[in-house]
This record gives sequence, structure tokens and C-alpha cells, in this order.
Amino acid sequence: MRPLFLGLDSSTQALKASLLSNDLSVLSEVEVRFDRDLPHFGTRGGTLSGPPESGIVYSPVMLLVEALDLLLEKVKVNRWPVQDIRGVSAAGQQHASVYWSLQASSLLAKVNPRSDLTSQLRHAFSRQEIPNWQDSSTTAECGQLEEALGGAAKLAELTGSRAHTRFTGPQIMRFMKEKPKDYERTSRISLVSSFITSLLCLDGEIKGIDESDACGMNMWNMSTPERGWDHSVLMAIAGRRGSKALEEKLGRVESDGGRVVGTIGSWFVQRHGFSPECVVCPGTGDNPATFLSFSLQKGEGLVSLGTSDTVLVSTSTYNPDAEYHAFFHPAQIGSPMSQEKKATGSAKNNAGKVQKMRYFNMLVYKNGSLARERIRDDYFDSSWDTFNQAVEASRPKDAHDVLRQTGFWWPKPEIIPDDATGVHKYIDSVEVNRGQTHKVTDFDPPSRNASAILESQMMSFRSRASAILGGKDECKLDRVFATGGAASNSTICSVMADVLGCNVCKPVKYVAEEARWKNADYNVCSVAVGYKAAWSWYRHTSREEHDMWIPFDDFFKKCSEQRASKRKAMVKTSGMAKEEESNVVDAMDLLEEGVAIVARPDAQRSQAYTYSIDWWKALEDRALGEGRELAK
Ligand code: ADP
Ligand code: XUL
Repeated sequence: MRPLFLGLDSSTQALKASLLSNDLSVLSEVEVRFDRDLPHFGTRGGTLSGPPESGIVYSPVMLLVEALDLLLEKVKVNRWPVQDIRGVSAAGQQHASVYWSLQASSLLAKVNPRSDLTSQLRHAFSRQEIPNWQDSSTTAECGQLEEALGGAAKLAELTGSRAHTRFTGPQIMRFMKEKPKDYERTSRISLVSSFITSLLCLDGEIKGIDESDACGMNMWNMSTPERGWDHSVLMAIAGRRGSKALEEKLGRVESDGGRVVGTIGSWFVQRHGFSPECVVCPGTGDNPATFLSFSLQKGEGLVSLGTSDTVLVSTSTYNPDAEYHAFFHPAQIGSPMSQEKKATGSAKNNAGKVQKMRYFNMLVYKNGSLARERIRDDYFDSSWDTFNQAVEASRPKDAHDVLRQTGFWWPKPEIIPDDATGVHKYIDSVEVNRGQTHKVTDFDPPSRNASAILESQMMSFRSRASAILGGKDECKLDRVFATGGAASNSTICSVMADVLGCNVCKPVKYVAEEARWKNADYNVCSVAVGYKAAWSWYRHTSREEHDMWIPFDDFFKKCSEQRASKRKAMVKTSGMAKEEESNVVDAMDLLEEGVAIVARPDAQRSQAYTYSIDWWKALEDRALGEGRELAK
């Protein structure tokens, strides 16, 4: 039997599962879509909303429990060999919190395999709602928190982010105020990832929050080597007297992303046929999991072009900034924290095995695909092809063909830059050198809107990524991975390569039956936590000291080498001619096993963008100011 691994992803709209082989190939996926498969909850897009203007967005906690029951039924229908699964881990939407009742532990410990979880866990929660990341009901709490901590920059320096309405700290603060009795009746507070982890183990213990996920709470001190729940933040949230109780409700935090925190619950073994040898390791947030899916190295990035645009940048240093977020790497063997030292009286047993702490920064933009779509619809008859043709017609012709028209699209109040609003377009009036830049109602010709929005969005990615990587504009990303709906557009990827000045890559898989590489269209979050489960199991079952502490990236590399040799052996036995084999590889610009380059930067065009960055930055400041004036 070859061990298999399972990754779960509890996202806004669905609970997804990926089944992986021991060389980390994706074998199969199933999902429960909340609106479609559990319609009795009445969710739209996976969530419910509070009264108009309240900003409240949530999902029922029982929706996730029922989704897990249903997912396991779907796994059965799909005949997954669950008895061979040896490791499992879960990704969950970041920031979203789950509130356990006082009897939760005893209910978890005694679930009966003859019934489903839904019927047995109804009383396990002190709050029926999980605040969703789209919730914006906590503006007042964010203001109070920042004021108490000395401002947005100070809070970012301590916890990796300024206060955000969706972050857990402000959410807990509001819950305490609105429902003090329910808060009192709360034994523990989990994030979605640690909530699912507790359900997987079902041993009565509420499992610890993963340290990378803890960074999305506005409560975890990242700024000192010993980290820990930040006492000044806890006091600002719960008052001097309540801060201790809050710390207890938050519980321990897992600094080693590959530690085995339990084995799969006997309920899974008896009811669904799992093996009692299947181990569970800490889950993590969905963005940390996405980061992990490509085993990003220092200086590498990931751009997700979905409804919103997200940029993740891997770094070896802590770079907090009020404009974006800093997180710990989600699969590292972190140094002992103050919490652990307190618990054991000394450094934990992994001291000496720990790796230098690693980080990543995350930029989140609200005006991503929807802003691009608006231009496509207004100017290009809703056709991406026509949009792309306009972009191709206006790309820089050489290094001196600098930007002369640019714009800023913030129809929704933007996160980066903070609170930017409106749509602003500018034209530089002199052909040679820089002249006066004028604000205009539209570009000349208007088809310029297509390239202007792409260039401007990517200039923003570039200038912020450079700031994260070293503060200078020449400081570039080494390569980026592109994901999300718009990454299927090759023109968009090509502009991204030019503006960022680096290769743009995508995951690909080799399909033996068709003897060719194809885009890997799996769900990166659940796959990445499947990688983490495999890493954890490998360490757990190894006898060699070296393997027990193998860093995640080394394990990942080892598995991709195994996949490469397996593929080569398959090609050999298939009798494929040498020439045909190289055609298969050349058809995809392969960078390494499972990674293809989809766009390379053009040196001349890239230089033109480098020459344009200061001009663009000054205009971004101007647009920000003009937007604020108009909003007054
Ligand atoms: P979500 O954030 O919901 O996961 P996706 O990653 O699925 O979103 O991306 C959806 C977005 O992708 C859509 O809003 C659409 O504008 C964009 N998109 C899809 N195909 C293309 C394309 N060919 N070119 C540009 N954008 C595209
Ligand atoms: C990130 C964020 C969202 C959620 C989606 O800060 O709020 O991307 O993680 O589940």
C-alpha cells in the first residue's frame, strides 16, 4: 500500500477535498458547494447578511459541520480508498472565528459513529454565526484598537497588520460587546482551520491555532523573537480583567506546521473506514496555504487575479507595514515561543532543529477583476479578445517608450492605497521628455483604457513588492506564479511579466494517457495542505533524525524529483521516440517539474516601465488626493 494524503479547504463558498499520492500528485477532488448542496441554509455565495447597512456578513457554523458530513458521503460515492490515507490537514478562510460552548469538549469526545456529526454537535457552539471575511461591521472596534495601541503603524509593527474589520481581534471585541453572555459561555475560540482540525481529531481537545493563521487576527505579536498573544492588544479588546480569560479562550498556538496534533477520530474510522494510523497536523489559512502550494522561496511571489487581486511575496525578514499584511511562513519549524517556554519551563524539544523564521507579505486589492471587466464591457463589447487586441496594440515599442497615459480605478473604496476612491485618468502632454500631466475624462484613443488598467494595477504590485523586498524599485521579484480566473489570459500574463520584470509561471501536470503537459486546474489550497499532511506524516514516521526535521521545501523538492523520475520512466516504457519526447517537453516552457513559464519579460518593454515608475507613483498620490477632495 502506498500512503495517500488528504487536504481540505473550507472556503467561503465550498468545502473542497483533494486526494494526493505520496509523491504529491493530485489524484482526485470532490467538493460540497454550500448554495447548491445545502440550500436549506439559504446562503448566497456561501454567506448570509445582517440588516442593510450593518456590514454584517456571516455563515452558520452548522453549515460547515453539515458540509463535512456531506463531503464524506461524496468521498464514499467516489470510492476514494480512505483506508490508505495516512495524513490529513485543513485550510480555512482566514480571520473567521468559531466559538465553542462550555460542553464542546465533552461532546467532541463522545461522538457516536452510528450518527452523523450534524445531529451530535448542535450544542457544541456558543455562537451560531461565523463572521465572514467580507464582514465590515467592526469599524468602530478597529478605530478603538488602533487608538489604544498608538495608531495603525504601531499595531502593524506589533501584529503584522493594522486593524481590519474582518480580522479576528476586532470581531471578538464586537461579539463581547453585543453578546456578553454568549461570550461568557464560550470555552474556546478557534479559527476555521483549527476548528476543522479539532473535528478531524474528535478527541475532545480543541486544537491549537496555526501560527501563520494567527497572524490574521491582529492579536499575535510577531515583532519579538518569542512572539505570543500580545497583552496590550488583549487588554485593549477585553480590558485588564478580561484579558487573561481571553488568552485562555484563544489557547495554544502551533509553531511547527508539521507537528502531529492527533490521529483521525475513531468516528471517522468506524463510520467512514479511515485508518486509525492516519495523522492530523495543524491546518492553516487559505492564503497561507495558497502561498505554500508553490513552495515559494525568498524573493518569489504569487499573483492571484480573482474577484479581488492578491499578491503574496516571500521574504526572510519581517516587513510590517500599515498598507499590507505580514505572516509567518505556514510550514516551518518555528523557534519556541513564550507560551511554550511558560508551559514547559524551558525551550521545547524542537530547540536546535528550528529553522530561521520565514515570512510572507500579502497585498489585497478590492478592485481586481471587476474593474477590468468594467472596462471590457464599456469599451470592448464584453470581449476579452477585443480587450487583448487593444492591449497588444499599445505596448511599449522600446525602452524609451515610457508611459504617457495612466489611470486609477477605485470604484469600490480600495485597500491599497488605503481608502482610495473614484476613477482618475491622466495624460502626459509632451511627446519627448516629460511635460505637464493633465487629468482627462478619457484617453486618446479610448481603447488605451485596456492597457492603462493592466499597467497601472501591475505598477502597484511592482512598487509594493519592491518595497517589501528591499525598498528600491530595482529590487524585483525573481519569478511569480499566476493563479485565479484572469491568469488564463495570456496577454495579461505577458504584461505582468514586462511590468514586474520577471518570468510568470503556472502549475502544470503531465497526463500520461495523452502524453502531454496540461494546466493543473486543481484547487491549490486543499492541495497545499495535503502537501503539509504528507510532510507531517513523513517526519512522524521517519527513524532518521535528519528526516524527522526535514524542512518543508526539501521534502517538496524530493517529491517533485520522484514525480520527474516516474514520468521519465513512463515515457521510456511507452516507447516514445526521443524527438517526440522533447517535443512534449518543449510544447510547455518547463522551468522545473510541474512548473511552466507562461510569459517571459521583454527587456526593452520592462525598461520602459522602470523609467515610468516615478511618474506613475506621483500620479497615484495625486489621484488619491483628488479622490479624497471629491469625496468631501
Ligand atoms: P474568485 O475570486 O471568485 O475565486 P476567480 O479566480 O474564479 O474568482 O476569477 C474570476 C474572475 O476571472 C472573473 O471576475 C473574470 O473577470 C476573470 N476572468 C476569467 N477569464 C478571464 C480572461 N480570459 N481574461 C481576464 N479575466 C478573466
Ligand atoms: C484575506 C481574506 C480573504 C479570505 C478568503 O485577508 O480576507 O482572502 O482569506 O477566505
